[in-house]
Formats: sequence, C-alpha cells, structure tokens
Amino acid sequence: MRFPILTPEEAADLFYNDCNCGFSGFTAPGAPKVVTQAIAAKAERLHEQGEPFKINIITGASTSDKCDGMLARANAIGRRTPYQNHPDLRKRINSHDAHYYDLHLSETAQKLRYGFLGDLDLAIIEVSDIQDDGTCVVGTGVGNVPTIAQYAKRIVIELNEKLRHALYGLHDIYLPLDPPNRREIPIFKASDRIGSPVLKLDPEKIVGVVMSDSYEGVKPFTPLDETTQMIGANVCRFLIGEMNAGRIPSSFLPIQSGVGNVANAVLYGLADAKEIPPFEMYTEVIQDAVIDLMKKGRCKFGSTSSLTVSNEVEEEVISNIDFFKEHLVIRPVEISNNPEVIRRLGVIAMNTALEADIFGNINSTHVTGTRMMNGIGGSGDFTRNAYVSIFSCPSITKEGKISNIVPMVSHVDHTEHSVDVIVTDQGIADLRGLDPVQRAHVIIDNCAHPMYRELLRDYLKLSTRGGQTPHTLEASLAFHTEFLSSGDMRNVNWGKFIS
Ligand code: 0RQ
Repeated sequence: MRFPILTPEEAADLFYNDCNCGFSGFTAPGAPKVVTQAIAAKAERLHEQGEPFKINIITGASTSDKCDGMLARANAIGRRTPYQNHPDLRKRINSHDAHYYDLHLSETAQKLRYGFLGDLDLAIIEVSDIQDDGTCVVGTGVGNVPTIAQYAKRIVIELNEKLRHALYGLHDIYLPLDPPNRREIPIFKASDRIGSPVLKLDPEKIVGVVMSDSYEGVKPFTPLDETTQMIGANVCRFLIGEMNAGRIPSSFLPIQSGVGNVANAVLYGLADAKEIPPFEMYTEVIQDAVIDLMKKGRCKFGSTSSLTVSNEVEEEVISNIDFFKEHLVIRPVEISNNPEVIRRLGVIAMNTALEADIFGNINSTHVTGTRMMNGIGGSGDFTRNAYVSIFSCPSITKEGKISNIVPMVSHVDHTEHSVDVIVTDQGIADLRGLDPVQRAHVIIDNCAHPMYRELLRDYLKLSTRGGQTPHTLEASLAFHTEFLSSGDMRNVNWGKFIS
C-alpha cells in the first residue's frame, strides 16, 4: 500500500483545537472506531494540562460509544451536526458544553457543499478496502462520506480488517450536481442503482491509514413488550385496511421505518401480517428485524444508508453476502432520504414520537420542551414527503405519569400539515381530511390512554374563544408544567384556568 500506516495516536495528533471534522458512517456502522478513541485520550491529557481542545464534528447521523460517547465524556466536542443519540453527548448538549445543530439528515451534504457549515479541515473515513489510487469500498454505513471526502482538506483512513474483501457491490455512491445544475435523481424503484460501488478519494489528501478490526457494536433492542407489540399490530391493521380499501396498491409501496424500540416492534409486526404482500423498503437504517424479514421473503429489497444491525446479524450478513447483495443497497443519506425520490416512490413513512398533541403536531426530540433527546434525524425528510406519514408512540410513559398525547406539544418537529396518522397501543387516529377539532376527538378517543381521555376532553371544553384550533393558551402546557412540579400529569387541575 502506498499510504503510510499510522497508529491511532499518530492520527490523533493531526487533530487540533476547533478543527472542523467530517466522519464517515451512519449510526454506528461506518463510523470511526479507533482514531476517535485516541482523540478522546488526547483531549483528556490536554484538559489536564489546562489546554483547550474540542473538535467540531459532521457525520451522517449518530455514531457509537467509540466515537460520540468517548469524545463526549472527554468533553472534546465543540459543535456537532446533524444527529446523535448517545446519553453522554446528550448531557453535554443539554448543559451547552457541546453546540448541537439538529438538522434534517438529507440536507447536511448539500449544506456542506453550499458552504453553510464552514470548511472541513480533516476527515476520518472507514473503508473495507482501498487501492493505491484512492479507490475504496466504504463500510456498512455511508452517510455523508462522498461529500465529506470531496471537501475535507486531509483524510485519515480507518481500514476495517473485519469487513475486508466482503462489501464490494453493496454500495451505490452517487453525488448530485448542485443548483442551478441539479438534475432529477433517477431512482424509480427502491432497487435502482444510479452510482458506483466504489468511492474515489483523492490520494493526495490521504495522510495515512489506521488499521481497525471490529464489527459495529450496535446494541440489540429491548425485547418487545405488550405495549410495543400492540403498537406494531395497530400499524399493520392500518396498512392492511388501506390496502383493502384500494388506497395502497395491492403490490404495496416501499416502507421507511425510523429508529428505536417502537420502530423495531412495528417491523416485527410486519413479519406476521401475512395479508401484506412481500414489500420493499426505501429507508435510512436497516435494523435486525429487516434482515429477518428478508430471510423470510417478506422484505424483497432494502435501500438504506446503513446496515444498523447487531454484531451477530452483521456476521450473518457477511457470511451470506451474495444473497444480501441481491436484496440490499447502501446509499449516501442525501439519496436514501431524498425528498424528490421519497415523493416519487410513494414511500410509507413510519416514525416515532415522544409526544403528539390532540391536533396532530409531533414532538420527536425535546423532553418537556427543553431537553434534547436525540434529534430529528431523517424523520422530517420522510414525513413531509411520504405517500402516507404515520407516527407511533405508547399512549403513556413512566407508568402513566406521562401521557404521550397532550393538549399542545412542548416542541414541534412535525406539524399537523405533515402528519396523516397517529398510532398508539390504544388504536389508530386517521387524521386525513379532518379539521383540528375533528382530529382532536379522533386522537383522544382512539389514541389517548383511558386514564387521560376525560382530562383531554375537558381541555377542549375549556376554550371559550373558539377559532380553528381551540387552544386555551394559559392551560395548553399544563400537562408538562404539572409533570415538572408534581411528577404526574394526572394531577392537572383545569379549575384554575376557568375564568
Ligand atoms: O426513556 O430510556 O429512560 O426508558 O424516551 O422511548 O418508548 O423506548 O421509544 O426507543 O422508540 O425512541 C422518539 C426518542 C423514541 C426516537 C424516540 C422516554 C421513554 C424512554 C425512549 P428511558 P421509547 P424509542 C430515522 C428516524 C427521532 C429521530 C427519528 C427518536 C425514551 O424514535 O429519537 O425519528 N426519534 N429518526 O421513557 C418524556 C415523553 C416520553 C419520554 C418517551 N413524552 N416524555 N420521556 N420517553 N416519551 C433514523 C435516523 O434518523 C438515524
């Protein structure tokens, strides 16, 4: 190999305070695994000596403990975009130690190219193979790697031995032109390939190669419980009803599924819903459940930006790689989440809410309106452009102290205009064609937990001012303020708001 082999520590020495860095990958897959650990150790050493050291990081999405986790614990992250989901980084963000720009994932690459996010000093790119001319096969998560590779002034490669010689043919690397020269993205079905299986890096920018040797370490999901199983069953019931009514074609439409335990339960529900024909996915993450669906012939094809699977499942995919190359393509997130393609394909979007309000607005990101949970991720890319957009969540959380259906969301990520259907363990609220008051009744009757229904109906009755959306502003966040003061939303008392 023509590139020098570096130790993680030698590579970490290239990173300096306030440098702007781009990392490959999307969720844990494809994210740097060893250099970031050495950068975290360097930050700790410098902080002990009283020296400032933080780096600014652009990725495809979240990363892993070896990246965001270790760097956050070392207080080594200055700015971070577009998405994260690590508890230690979450703490840094909520205490303002790290500045978080929470961004629609499909927009990061173009914002970088347009110059909205500043220059990129350094990149760390995980590859599974690399040639002397800089041609490489990236890892199992692509994210924003084509743009990061193009814009970074210097590139450090992490060559992952565990994936070596296994992944060629799995990727479809494609960079659109920017306005005013942008053309259509010519994807007409989930399985269309429009780019290259390899990424061409400028060899002059590669400062060295660091060896690594591990799978992605994606955490397995919490086992399904009664609530998540009911949510999954209700989503499937909705989809079957739509198909039977002729509103979804009998050949079905491609599915997008978000992240987390609820999304995982919905996917397992699809395995059992035999009325739904084998389907395709046009999505951004493929989780363990989808690999299972592929083996059972339920999922015919998956277009994704990442193979976000546990080590056990990753090993299975690698050992049956020829089968999975026929059933999978891994794309840049700019393409996997592209609004134009999502609208054209008629994607059915299924994402998870922290809370929904009775008028159909969704909060996916901020606990009680202030504390960042993860971020909007790709949920907005899909929700706004989907054929039908579904949000699910449990009807209650924390043994009923929190109602996930509230009078007004404490933070808005997806507005009533983009949300077609809300599903909880209680049932389905189909909001299409309804005005806000009609929506409120359907959401309360079908989705709120019985212990909160009267409280929510009484909230609607409070309003004497009328209007298209009859809020009583003084009381609209009383569920949240009650939870903050007494620890239980059920203690809310509307009496004090009646004049
Ligand atoms: O807390 O862990 O302390 O028990 O939130 O809740 O029910 O396990 O749900 O794992 O499916 O995550 C919205 C966060 C849901 C996720 C969110 C507490 C609850 C629990 C997690 P504990 P669950 P999930 C594409 C799509 C935005 C990004 C996105 C998410 C924890 O789905 O980040 O969609 N979505 N990307 O107890 C206070 C409430 C709460 C609450 C739940 N109302 N108030 N706490 N919790 N509701 C993928 C990518 O973009 C990469």
